[in-house]
Amino acid sequence: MIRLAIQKSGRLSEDSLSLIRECGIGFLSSTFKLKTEATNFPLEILFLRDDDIPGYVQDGVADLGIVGQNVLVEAGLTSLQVEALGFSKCRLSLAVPRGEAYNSVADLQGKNIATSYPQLLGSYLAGQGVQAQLHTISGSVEIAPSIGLADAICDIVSSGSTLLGNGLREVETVFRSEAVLIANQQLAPEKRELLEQLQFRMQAVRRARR
Ligand code: PRT
Ligand code: ZN
Repeated sequence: MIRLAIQKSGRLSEDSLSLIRECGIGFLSSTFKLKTEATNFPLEILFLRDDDIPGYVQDGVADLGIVGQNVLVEAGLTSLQVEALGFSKCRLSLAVPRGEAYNSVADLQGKNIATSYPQLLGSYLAGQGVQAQLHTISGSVEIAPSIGLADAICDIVSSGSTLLGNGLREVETVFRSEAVLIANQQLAPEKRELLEQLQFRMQAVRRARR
C-alpha cells in the first residue's frame, strides 16, 4: 500500500482527483473524510493543506504527494520532485501600482515588497543584484500597496484579473509553476514499484490528453 497526499480543498484538488481517476484508480470520495482507500489499486489518499504536503512527504508520513512547484521550492524541498503534471499552471510575479513608473527590476532597490514567497523572491532578487525589504504575509498580498504596507508585491498570478482589480501591474516573472508529483526519497522497493506503475499511468493519461 502506498500513501498519496493531495490538497483537501483548493485549486489543486479537483485536477488531482481527476488525474487519479483517469489513471483507472477507483475510490469513494467523501468531502468529510481525511483519507480514503482506492478500490482497485494499493493506494491510500490523504487530504491535506497544500503547505503541509512537502513536509509530510519528506518525513515519510506520506509516500507521495501532489503540490504546486511554487510551494515545493519555497519549502526548500525541490529534491522530492519526480515529475511535472501539466496542470495548475501559474506564475509568481512582481507587481507595482499601475500609476508608478517602472523600467527594470533595479527600480525595486530599497523598496518594501509584500509576499508569501520570501525564499523564491529573495533568491530572484539576489540573482538580479537588488536589495529590498521583504514583508512576509500569508494572504491578501494584493491589497498591501493600497493600504500603504508595501511599494510592490510578489504573488501567484494566473489570469491577471486579481492584479487588475487591485490597481496593480505585473512587471516581472519570478518563477513559473505547475502541479508536480513528489516522492519520499527512501521508498521501500515495493513502494518504488508502485510509484513506477503510477507514473506509467500518469504519463499515458497526459499523452492521451494531448
Ligand atoms: O487551503 P490550502 O492551504 O490547501 O490552499 P491555498 O489557499 O494555500 O492554495 P490554493 O488552493 O489557492 O492554490 C493551490 C496551488 O494552486 C498554488 O500553490 C499554485 O501552485 C496553484 N495556483 C494556480 C494558484 C493559482 N493558479 C492562483 N491564481 N494559486 C493561487 N492563485 C491565486 C493567487 O494567489 C491570487 O490571489 O489566485 C489569485 C490570482 O489569480 P488570477 O487568475 O486573478 O491571476
Ligand atoms: Zn496553502
